[in-house]
Amino acid sequence: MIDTHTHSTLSAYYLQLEEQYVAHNYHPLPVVFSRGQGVYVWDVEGKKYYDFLSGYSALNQGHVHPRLVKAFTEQAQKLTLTSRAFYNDQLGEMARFLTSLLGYDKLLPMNTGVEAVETALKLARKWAYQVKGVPKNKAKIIVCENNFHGRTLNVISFSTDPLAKEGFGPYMPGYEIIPYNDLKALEKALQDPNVAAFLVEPIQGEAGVIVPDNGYLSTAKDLCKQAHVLFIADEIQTGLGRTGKMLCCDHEQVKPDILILGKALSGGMMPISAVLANDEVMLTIGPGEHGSTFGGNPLACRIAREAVQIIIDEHLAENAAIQGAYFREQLLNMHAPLIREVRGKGLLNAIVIDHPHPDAAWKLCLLMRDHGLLAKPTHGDRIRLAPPLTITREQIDECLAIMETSLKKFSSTY
Ligand code: IF1
Repeated sequence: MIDTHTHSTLSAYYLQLEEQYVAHNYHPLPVVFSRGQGVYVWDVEGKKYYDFLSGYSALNQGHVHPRLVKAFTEQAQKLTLTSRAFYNDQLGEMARFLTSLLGYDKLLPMNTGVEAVETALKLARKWAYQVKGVPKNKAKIIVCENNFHGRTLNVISFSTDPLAKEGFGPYMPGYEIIPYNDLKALEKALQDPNVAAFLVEPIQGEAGVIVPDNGYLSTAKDLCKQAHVLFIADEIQTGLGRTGKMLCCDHEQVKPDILILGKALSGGMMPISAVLANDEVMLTIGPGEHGSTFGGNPLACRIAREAVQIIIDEHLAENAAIQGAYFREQLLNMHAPLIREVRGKGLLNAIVIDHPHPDAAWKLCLLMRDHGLLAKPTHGDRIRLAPPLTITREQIDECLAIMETSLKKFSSTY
């Protein structure tokens, strides 16, 4: 599905290369990046764009942040990998920094987001058997409809998205799926004494930026506490400033029993994820019971410390709150008939497109691309709008103008 915009030989060349030699597990927007800086990316023809996907929110700090490049290159020349068979001089420093910042006893380092989710689920099961006293192999974990927690066989076992799940069976048992943003359903599910944990996204990202009611997270946390069940927050996408607070749970002063971080912990440099918990949970896993070749490597740890320090020093959470509120307000003020809904928190936003044509959102994204703004539709009619958190008011205004022009062009064309 290569459209007419990308005729130029260089882009066409790279599109064709990926088409021929890379698995077809994605359907990318036809634009080929070769450089990024802050909120901008440039394609191989040198055209400049605003990046409103931010590497699926791994680039909260913006592309190639100079402090991250410095930390990366300095550490890369000293020591990159030790394995956890030995100690290194970066892992402990990073763990102390993050645990004291976020208020936990300990951290377990992994690489990708889904590995951290798997780690959290393993911890919850171990805790259920060792601490709560759930009978062997009976532990149950409650999850939500339309969740997205990654791509492993275990995690897709409790997905409700047929695209992510179908054809990959058999599936892992031990999960109960309840509707999102439904405290009654949670209360009912928590009656089973074998429940170990409730795993939840503070805002559902992949589902199209579904923001639950005020008080949902805090009441859910209270219900879990009463039932002696662990509250696990997947803050891989919502965490580290994205929604206008360091953690999305901070909006309701909720402290999860198990916190999962990924994406922006890397500043986009290399994969690093982490699970944070107190000793009662974390110490249920002992030596040899869980691990990873690359988890806790000194290069990633050095980067993670810098990545989070940048979010603090540059007040990126505050900026996300301010620019995000302004962005949503201005989008609503456009009164574009094509936009059915604007939703989000901080700079994790989405618009829902109202048009009979099933490809309307895709076509609007192509028009925005032509005018210099990159975003991608999900679930057909939703477009996620999540720029790096370093974006300024002037840049937001320019992006709003691009969107307005593209919306007008759409209406006059289709
Ligand atoms: C894909 C969305 C973003 C996540 C939450 C765990 C993971 C993710 C809440 C796994 C990953 C991704 C991965 C990407 C699409 C994407 C995404 F469309 F699903 F919603 F970010 F916008 N928990 N999210 O959002 O982390 O293992 O990938 O590091 O196509 O899988 P990972």
